Amino acid sequence: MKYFLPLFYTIILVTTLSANNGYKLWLDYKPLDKNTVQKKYNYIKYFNADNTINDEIGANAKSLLTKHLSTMLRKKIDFNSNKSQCQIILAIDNNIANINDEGFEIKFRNKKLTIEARTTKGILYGVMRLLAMVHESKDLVNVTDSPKIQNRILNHWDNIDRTIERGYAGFSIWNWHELPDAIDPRYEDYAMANASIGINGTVLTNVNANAIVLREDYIQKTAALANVFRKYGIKVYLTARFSAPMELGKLKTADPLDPQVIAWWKNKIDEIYKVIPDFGGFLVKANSEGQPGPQDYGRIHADGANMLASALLPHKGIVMWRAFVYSHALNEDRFMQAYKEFVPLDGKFLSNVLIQVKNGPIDFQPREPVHPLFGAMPKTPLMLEFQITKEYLGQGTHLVGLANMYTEVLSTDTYAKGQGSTVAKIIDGTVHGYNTTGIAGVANIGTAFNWTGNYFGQADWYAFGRLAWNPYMHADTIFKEWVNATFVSNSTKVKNTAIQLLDESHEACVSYMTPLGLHHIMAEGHHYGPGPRVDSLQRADWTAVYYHKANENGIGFDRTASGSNALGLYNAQFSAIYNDVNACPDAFLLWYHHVPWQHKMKSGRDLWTEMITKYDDGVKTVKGMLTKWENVRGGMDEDLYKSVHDHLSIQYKEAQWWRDAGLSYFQHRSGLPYPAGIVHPPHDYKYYKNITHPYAPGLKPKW
Ligand code: GCW
Repeated sequence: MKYFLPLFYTIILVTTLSANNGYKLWLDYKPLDKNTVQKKYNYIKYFNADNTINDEIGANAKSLLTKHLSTMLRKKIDFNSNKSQCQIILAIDNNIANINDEGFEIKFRNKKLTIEARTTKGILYGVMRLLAMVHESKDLVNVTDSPKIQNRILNHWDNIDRTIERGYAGFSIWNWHELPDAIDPRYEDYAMANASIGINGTVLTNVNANAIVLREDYIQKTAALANVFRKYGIKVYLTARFSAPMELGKLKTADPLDPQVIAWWKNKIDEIYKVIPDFGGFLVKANSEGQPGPQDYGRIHADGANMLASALLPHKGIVMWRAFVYSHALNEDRFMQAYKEFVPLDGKFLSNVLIQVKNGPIDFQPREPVHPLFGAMPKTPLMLEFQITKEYLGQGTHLVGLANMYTEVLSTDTYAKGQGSTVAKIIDGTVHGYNTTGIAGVANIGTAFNWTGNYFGQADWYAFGRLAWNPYMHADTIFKEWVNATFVSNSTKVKNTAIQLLDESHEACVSYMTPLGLHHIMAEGHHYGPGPRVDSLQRADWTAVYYHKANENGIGFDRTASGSNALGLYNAQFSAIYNDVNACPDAFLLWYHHVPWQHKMKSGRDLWTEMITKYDDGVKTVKGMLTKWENVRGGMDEDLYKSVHDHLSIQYKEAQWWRDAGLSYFQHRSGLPYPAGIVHPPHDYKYYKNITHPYAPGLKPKW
């Protein structure tokens, strides 16, 4: 017994430690099985690297290579100065064709593998790709790859008190209180994960900014993070609160044309670069949702952006100026406001300003048309902003594979310069020849042990990174990549199920939340759960009623020439697809048309019956997802199985909630009976109106 106990505890400990709790993400570089090593990689013993691969990034690339290859291949893979004895060679070649400065070329010939690049950053990315191949026990093959977008940036909406705006995975991983003295090992794991998918920048703080992040002590804290991230090729950025010269500098104004204000920012920026020589620059939300900005002083966005940009320019920093603006005061379709405000400014920004535009014109809805600004600002680099955190897509509990949504946006043709002017080609500079390019994703990570809370949220982080690197990738490739890397040791059945869930979930979510082009019908404030109406019709302008316009005659927002004419903002070839109510794709119908309930849909059903069917299709798909997951029980760690299972159960319950609340409300507006033989909600709309936020009972849905 005396001997048995320690052994028993060791077994328990080992089992617990080897359990997959999600912390390692898609990077769980465990020892491969001996046969695989023997069969595929036995010849690998040494690596060699050019002397020039010795800066911080290069040294890190070498140490990652040795560390992870040694673990996976079950033997020490060492550096050897005699090239002829090495099976892996890292080499810098400044003139290498077919790749850009961050690209790499992996060449595999006669059991010798060379990773070549123009820079050590390219080498780092090449090493990451090699590790990914070995991790999945793949045959080593030639790869030539370069990122197509220059600035691939995560945006954290993290506050300095560690709360996260629209964050559903715990608190912020930045421990401002303990920085710069305490460096959480998680910072490095974060950098590794991002670098593995090619992300090369991170905005640490919320766009609803706090000036304190620009204070001297906070600059030191930011520098400590920059020091960790640098060797992974990741730059740090901060959000600049436009009124900071008043709050920190005690000036009387923040007018961007005031000499004192200009001097304050210049000094502040010089101060930052003294401590963080590779600081990336600023992300700015100005004159948007109550944030201060140049318009407070009668100036325009370009005045504000250029004032910051000219101080950043000598340091090679950039300004990412957000176009998320709309005003309740304007009697104008919100869809059109950012376009009207920004298009006249095209050509007025300095060369290091990018305008950051959300994928759609409203606000990260489950499905949106592409933003009309894409294609409309040929002289100003537009950055695309995706949301990875699921503010409007079920938040922490729903599994929604966002790669499908992202690729739908990226592959949409704006026709800006004729056919083929996709959003991807606009943001990567192909269409307008932008000199600087960028893409941003609002992060979905926090202190949750598995980073994203919902396990499958990791797939969205991964998808964002991969598409930032190559916006032409297909969603199914990304799903497969993530699943194969994440469920590396699980059966094909588990893998196929995970891929299927990811693939069918976005369309399902759109169906059970906002079918046929409905949008912005969620509960106010927290944006969780349905809220298709408000009690106070005076406020209808800016709530669900404004967007769906349901009444006894019909439903939908007329954005054709007979309505707001938002469709007129797009290129004629684009609007032609949507203008005609009979030809408009079902998925966007109610975005652009106010349609009678009796409208005959492409399926032959009337609109009302089609809507019920769609809502229910969404619910049925989620039920199917749950069943599929239940069928793989036992095929993975029980904890992991259960966490996904429990979230899917919530998703199934809430998909029904969305369907029933939506249908009962629209039934109330239309007065139409539910057709026989198909689903109808068990209660009338008053019942759903009183359901509070399930996880925050104090929050009334307000509809
Ligand atoms: O999506 C909305 C969110 C706000 C957010 C804002 C923005 C950071 O509801 O929480 O603020 O957009 O993007 O600025």
